[in-house]
Amino acid sequence: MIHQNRRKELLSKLDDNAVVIVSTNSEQKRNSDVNYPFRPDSSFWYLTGFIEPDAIAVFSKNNYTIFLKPKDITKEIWNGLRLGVEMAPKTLLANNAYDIDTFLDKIESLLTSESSLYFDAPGNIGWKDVSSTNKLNQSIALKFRNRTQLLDPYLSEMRLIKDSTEIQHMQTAADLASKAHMQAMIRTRPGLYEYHITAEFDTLFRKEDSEHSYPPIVAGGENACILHYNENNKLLNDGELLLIDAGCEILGYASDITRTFPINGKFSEPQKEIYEIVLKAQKSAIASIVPGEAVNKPHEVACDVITQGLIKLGIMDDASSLRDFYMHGTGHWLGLDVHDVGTKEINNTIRKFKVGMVTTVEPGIYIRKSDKVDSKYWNIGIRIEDDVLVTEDGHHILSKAAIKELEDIEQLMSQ
Ligand SMILES: [Mn+2]
Repeated sequence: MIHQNRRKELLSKLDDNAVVIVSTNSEQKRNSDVNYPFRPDSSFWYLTGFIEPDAIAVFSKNNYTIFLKPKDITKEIWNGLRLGVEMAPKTLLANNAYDIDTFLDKIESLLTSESSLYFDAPGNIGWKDVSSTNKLNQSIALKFRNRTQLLDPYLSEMRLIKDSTEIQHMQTAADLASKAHMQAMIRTRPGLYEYHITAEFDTLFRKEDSEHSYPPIVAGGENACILHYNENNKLLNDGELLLIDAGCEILGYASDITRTFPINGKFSEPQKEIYEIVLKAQKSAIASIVPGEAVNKPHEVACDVITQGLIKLGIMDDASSLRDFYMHGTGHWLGLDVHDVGTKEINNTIRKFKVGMVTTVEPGIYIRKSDKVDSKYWNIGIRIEDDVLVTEDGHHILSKAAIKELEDIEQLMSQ
């Protein structure tokens, strides 16, 4: 029902003759005859709830047709059960269902000369089979040349605001990842390798029928200064920090959490000094999140706190070198995609926070070896990231179960 309501809501934003065509992913080859684990396309999942590969949904005010893989005893014995054409209308609340292989033959009968078409990506009617896409593009290109639009602006606006079911899944995902981050703090000690700690996340996530929402970053010492480090195979050294950026997925919805803590359980003085700045920047940025505030406010706040902090420690002379130490944004939308859909600007002006948006808040400081900085700060890379829901009275930190106060971390790790 929830998916039917979403289709209805989407159509209400489009013109009366709108026909929406959205497709999901195909399986992707890993090697030989082995595929990567399949994950549906987020927008397709959002609008249909259907999680098999190779399917296309076509819907308008009066009709919802789904194209999918038919039942096939032999293939199902090898690769798993399929919903099939016969059961699809009832299960997915569609008017009609057809074999995906008949898509090109049937699509024109679902359109009229009045139809205006909305696709999920430019020139991509997928199912992401290139030859079919080209054939389809050719077959309707002439007829619909001037009445084809991108679905993305309309759909992104909807996905940007989370409903209560979505928030529930995101809370579950944030709780599970928070638990894993604290487990990692408890298990970490010098002499282990980064992959030992990565395995703590793998295990906890899998035990709850969940999985990573993106490749985790488990970065000891100087590796923390490589923003997208994911080799996760180096030794964890006494006296260094461990930065972990890891989240999981619950029914498609992501959490995305970063914590940084000392490998031996005790922050050194220089580590403490940098940590306090990042934590203050993060808390101040979160505090700025209220409905009606500009969505770039958290970044401005975080940059101010980090600038002041680094100048005070003598690491920076003025604001002009901030990017040497803090070179990424302070947050991104979070939802079905870990970097979720939705722009930060709308009609050329900065968007304002609205109830139901979920953003990450993730300032950091990364100090590589450099003549310009006192060597006691070298190889300190710290990021603290939480998932924040905008609420009527301000915000709610979905990932607040993951401790981040310096004393709390030391206490947990001393057990
Ligand atoms: Mn993030």
